[in-house]
Amino acid sequence: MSRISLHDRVVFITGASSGIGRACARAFAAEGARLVLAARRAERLHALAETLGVPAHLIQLDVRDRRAVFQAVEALPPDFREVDILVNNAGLSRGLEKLYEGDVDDWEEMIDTNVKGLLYVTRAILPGMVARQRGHIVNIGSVAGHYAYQNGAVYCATKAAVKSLTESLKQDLLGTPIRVTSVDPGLVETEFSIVRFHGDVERARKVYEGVKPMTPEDVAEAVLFCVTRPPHVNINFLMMMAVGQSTPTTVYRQPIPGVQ
Ligand code: NDP
Ligand code: 8X3
Repeated sequence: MSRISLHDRVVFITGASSGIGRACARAFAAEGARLVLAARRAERLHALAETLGVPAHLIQLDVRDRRAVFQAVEALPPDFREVDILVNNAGLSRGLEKLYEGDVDDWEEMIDTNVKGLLYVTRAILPGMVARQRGHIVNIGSVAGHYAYQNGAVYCATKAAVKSLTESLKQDLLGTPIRVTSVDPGLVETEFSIVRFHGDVERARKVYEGVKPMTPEDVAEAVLFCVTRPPHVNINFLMMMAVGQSTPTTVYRQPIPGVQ
């Protein structure tokens, strides 16, 4: 099967300062892509860019800031303006509690980032893809968008929204060569749980206790697989879990032969 080359392709990654986004940046750099890396922690983007060995344009960006998103895309330098691949990765969970006890500020942060932020970035970048008749949008969804779980109502709902947006977008783009994919992981060890528990590192550590979680690199490889399929193939959804996980909340925390 032929594999598309990513050499000199412009890849725009949100949330590139940590975890899955950072691993995607490294994976695309290894393929010779040109990168646009966005996140709020600019110092981390600078440190990352120094290690990549490919041209990179860095944007300190809060995807919740609608005006800033559109301005940043309009201000892309000529060499980075024609985005070929958008990885909508910026996202987070906040809290793990019953809906009727949840913190409304947490809800707003998740909805504004995971749903509205993804929409703003897509709305800013996709028209260029349509005009050029070339492009691929990869949304980082979650198993949480497929299996709603106890105490995770709003996070799960945001990821169900990502699933729904991916499905609709695929239909909106019918007749164009532009591809749309959602990569939907389960347990990946990143800063995700530390952010979810507002900096409680010990509680975050317990999420991965006794199980071998996926790594951000595992997810980046899946993203690479999706974007390097031949132009007539669209991977719509790619769901992946740790072998020791069967639903978001069903985790086997004992050794599994050949795994750990
Ligand atoms: P991390 O916390 O390690 O990384 C999250 C990234 O998102 C950071 O780079 C952060 O950058 C960025 N981000 C968060 N809020 C904003 C914002 N408002 N504007 C711009 N960037 C933002 O977690 P992961 O790598 O695990 O998470 C990446 C994606 O993967 C998320 O969408 C998450 O929901 C999803 N996911 C994660 C799973 C897991 O188990 N880890 C499983 C399934 C899906 P900064 O703070 O510098 O702005
Ligand atoms: C992150 C995975 O299972 O914690 O999306 O929701 S989970």
